Amino acid sequence: MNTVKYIMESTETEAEGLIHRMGKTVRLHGAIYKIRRMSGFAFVLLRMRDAVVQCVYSEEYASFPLDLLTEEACVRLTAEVIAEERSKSGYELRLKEAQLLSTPCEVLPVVINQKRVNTSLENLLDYRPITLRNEKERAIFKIQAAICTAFREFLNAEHFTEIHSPKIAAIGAEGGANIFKLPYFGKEAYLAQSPQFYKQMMVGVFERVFEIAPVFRAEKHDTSRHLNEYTSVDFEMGYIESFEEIMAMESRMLYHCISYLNQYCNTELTLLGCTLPQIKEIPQIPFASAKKWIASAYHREITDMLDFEPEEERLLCELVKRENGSEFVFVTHYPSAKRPFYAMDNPSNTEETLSFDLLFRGLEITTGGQRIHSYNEQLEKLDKRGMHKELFESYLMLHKYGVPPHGGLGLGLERFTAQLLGFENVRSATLFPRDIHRLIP
Ligand code: AMO
Repeated sequence: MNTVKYIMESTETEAEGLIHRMGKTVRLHGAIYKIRRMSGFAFVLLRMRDAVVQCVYSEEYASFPLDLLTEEACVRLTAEVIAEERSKSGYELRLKEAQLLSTPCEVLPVVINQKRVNTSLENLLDYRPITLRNEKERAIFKIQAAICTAFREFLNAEHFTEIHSPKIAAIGAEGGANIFKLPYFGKEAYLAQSPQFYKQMMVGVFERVFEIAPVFRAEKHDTSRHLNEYTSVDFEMGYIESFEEIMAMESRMLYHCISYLNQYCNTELTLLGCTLPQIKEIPQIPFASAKKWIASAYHREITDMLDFEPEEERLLCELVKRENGSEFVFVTHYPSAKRPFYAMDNPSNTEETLSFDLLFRGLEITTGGQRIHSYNEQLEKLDKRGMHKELFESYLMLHKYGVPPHGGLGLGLERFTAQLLGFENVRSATLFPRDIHRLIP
């Protein structure tokens, strides 16, 4: 009987390793990104999994005709690594042999091999399976993947346990009308708006937990900041003494993330022309004071005392940047009336909660806070809001059978990526966005 070889020794080279193979013949694979015909030779750009590399085709060295290669054909190549100081990488690849693995049947509907895909956001999203092959487009998601790796790395080091909570639920965690219903074997179920209840339950088990997973919001808003499915980065931690510990943990997580991107994503950041923010100590301001500050600084009337208008978030970030230099700001003590039933009220002013939002470059990217851990207190709040405790029985086991003081947060991955890269629309940082108009691809 044959066995599966678990040690696969690849004879092929990554783009990253090519600089160390000067003068050697290497085997590579990838897709033909672009062919630039010159007189007597051609530049062939090969899109490898980690970079686009420049090859040179000349009949003098190659054992195959140039016409064998077409854009987006997948190939295996043999080439010699030659020092070339005019090339950005310091080398170029002199093509010797080519094996064609597949060829496209049709010309691509959008040009993807220019510096950027020169089309509308709609088109960019309609043709996502191919527009993502553009070097800049794919760099966005390389960075997004690195953000998740950095968060995971940080949270693991801080002794958080990664969990995977169900996305089909019997009740909504965040309230409101933005919940998707689905038929479930004769019953009604919902798509999870957040892992809120489950991450709190797991504090009773592991003390510190995190999850990076999709959540669903039946938002009818057609805005540049709302998606109907997004990736939520959640953590929850027990034995806290105040909700400020959660903000401190998030500050350190973001600091780690920015350092990680600086270390590992230089190529992608340069390609996207992105300047990473500096994170020192993130300033914090109570919600009520922030409202007043914005009103007086910009001579605006306060129309909604319970929440920010998007414009106010933008203006607050502008003020903080001017005053403090920080591109992040924590807004604390949001009104109780606007926070979900699990949020802990401030004992010295029950009109407000021990909660916060983090704003970054004009947009809310995180919500978090301390949760109610006392059973009676939680029952009281449900009652006050006219909510039926019977519906929350399984969640309330947490409180009934004892849980430490705890809190946590949820950060929108697409919003964070979009703000980091300076995009105006969250969809630009979403692989396959779901919104009221878009279900495919
Ligand atoms: P909240 O509902 O404020 O809080 O969501 C947390 C963060 O998720 C992002 N976000 C969205 N991103 C894209 N499209 C949307 N429709 C959308 N809605 C929210 C934002 C927001 O700050 N359970 C709490 C978190 C907690 O307290 O732990 C929650 O889900 O970046």
